[in-house]
Amino acid sequence: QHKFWETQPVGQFKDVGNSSLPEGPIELPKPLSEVKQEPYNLPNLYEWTVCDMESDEICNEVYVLLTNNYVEDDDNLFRFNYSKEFLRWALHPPGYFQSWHIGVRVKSSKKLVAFITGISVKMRVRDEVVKMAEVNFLCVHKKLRSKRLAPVMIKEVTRRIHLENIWQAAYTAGVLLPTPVTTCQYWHRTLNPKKLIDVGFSRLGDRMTMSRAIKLYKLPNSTSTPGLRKMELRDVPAVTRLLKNYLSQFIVAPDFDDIEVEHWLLPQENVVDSYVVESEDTREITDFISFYTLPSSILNNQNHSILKAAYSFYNVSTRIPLLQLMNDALIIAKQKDFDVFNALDVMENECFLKELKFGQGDGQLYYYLYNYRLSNALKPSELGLVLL
Ligand code: NHW
Ligand code: EN5
Repeated sequence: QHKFWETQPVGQFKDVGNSSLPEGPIELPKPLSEVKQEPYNLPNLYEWTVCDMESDEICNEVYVLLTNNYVEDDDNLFRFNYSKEFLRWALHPPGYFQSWHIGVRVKSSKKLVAFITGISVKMRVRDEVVKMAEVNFLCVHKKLRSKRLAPVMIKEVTRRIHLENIWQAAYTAGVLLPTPVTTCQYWHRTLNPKKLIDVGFSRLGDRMTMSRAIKLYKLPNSTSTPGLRKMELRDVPAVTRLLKNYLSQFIVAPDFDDIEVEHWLLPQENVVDSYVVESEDTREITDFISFYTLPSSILNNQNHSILKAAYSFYNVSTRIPLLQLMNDALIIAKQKDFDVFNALDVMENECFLKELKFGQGDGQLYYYLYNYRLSNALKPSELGLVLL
C-alpha cells in the first residue's frame, strides 16, 4: 500500500490506536560516521543540485518550477503561487543550511525538474524540546510523476539532515500518509465575494444572491482595537515573550527565540504581516496577530489569473478577545486587497471561525512527524504549529 513509507521510521497504520508503544524517537541517532556520505542515486538522466536561493537566476528557476508544478486543489482550479520573496524568506531563517535546498536537474539541458527543502527548528513536544527539520516544497515536474522520484528526494533530504545530527522532522501534506499527528481543516473567510464566485473558489448557495453575499461579507473600513499597529523591530522581545507563553499550552509547537521571531514575524511586504496591540496607558505589548501572503494561480479563467490569499499565522491574545483581534485581521487583509483570508482549525482558532463567517474548505491538511511517535493522535486545537 505504501511501499516507501512502510520502510520509514514513522507511525504505521497498523499501530494506530496501540497506545502501548512508547512516545518519542522511533530510531536512535547513528554516529555521523555511519551516515551515508554519498548522495542517493538518481535515474541516469538526472543530477543533484544545491539551489542557492540568494541567486536571482536560481530563485527564479525554483519559482517557475513551483508555479507550474506545485500543489493544486482537488478540482485543479488553483495552484499555489509562492512568490520569490516568499521563498527566500521561507528558506533563509536563522541557521539555515543551503545544502538542504535540493534540486534535481536534467543532466543534458540543466533544466530544474524537482525540488525539496528543509529548514531547522526547535520543536517542543510535550515538555521536551527537540531539534527538528521542517520539510517543505517537495515538487516533481508534472512530466516526471509516478516514477518513484519522490522517495529518492525524501531519502536525500533525510541524509543531509542526518549529516547535521538532526534526527526528527515535521511536515504537512494535503494527502493522507502513515500517519498523521493530527488532521486539520482549512477554513476560508470571503473578502471579495464577486471574484471568488467568478473564479469558482466559492459558489452562491441556495437563497443567496450576489448582492446578499456582498452584504454578508462586508467589513468596516477601519480596525476596532485601540493601540493596534504594525509590528516593529523594537517589539521583538515582547512578541517573543507573548508567543513563548502562548504556545506553551499546545502539545506540539515551535520554540522560537528573538532572532527567529524577528525573522518569522517582522513585517515584510507581500510576505508576512504582523500587528501588535500596544496598551495606550502602560505601552506594553499585550496581543498580536499575523498572516502570510500566498497567492494561487487561477487555472483557466478568462478574467482573473491570481487569487490573493492571506493565511492566518501566529496570533496571541491576552487583553483583547481573539475574536476581535481576528476581525481586525480581516479588516486589514481586506484593506490590503486580499480576496480571501484562510485559517486552519489549529490552536484556538475554532473560537472565531464560525463567528467571523469563515466557511469550511474542501481541503484538509495532515500534520506529520518523522521519527517521533506520539501515543495518540492530537486534536487540531492541541497543535501550535503553522507551516508555510
Ligand atoms: S506537501 C506538498 C507536496 N507537493 C505537491 O503536492 C506538489 C505536486 N505534486 C508533486 O510534485 C508539503 C508530486 O506528486 C510529489 C510526489 C512530489 C508530491 N509527502 O515519486 P512518486 C511538502 O512539501 C509518496 C510525502 O512516484 P509523485 C511536504 C507516496 O505516498 N510523501 O510520486 C513534503 C508514495 O510513497 P508510498 C509523498 O507523485 C514532505 C511516493 O511518494 C507525498 O511523482 C516529504 C510516490 O512517489 C507528499 N506530499 O511525486 C516527507 N506525495 O510509500 C518528509 C506522495 O505511498 C519526511 N508521496 O508508495 C521527513 C524527511 C526529513 C527527515 C529528517 C530526520
Ligand atoms: C503545506 N505547506 O485544497 C501545503 N485548498 O480548503 C501543502 N479550497 O482552497 C498541502 N476544489 O474550499 C496543501 N472554497 C493542501 C491544500 C491544497 C489546496 C487546497 C483548499 C482548502 C481550497 C477552496 C476552493 C475549492 C475549489 C474547488 C474552497 C470554498 C470556500 C467557501 C467560502 C464561502 C463559505 C463556504 C466555503
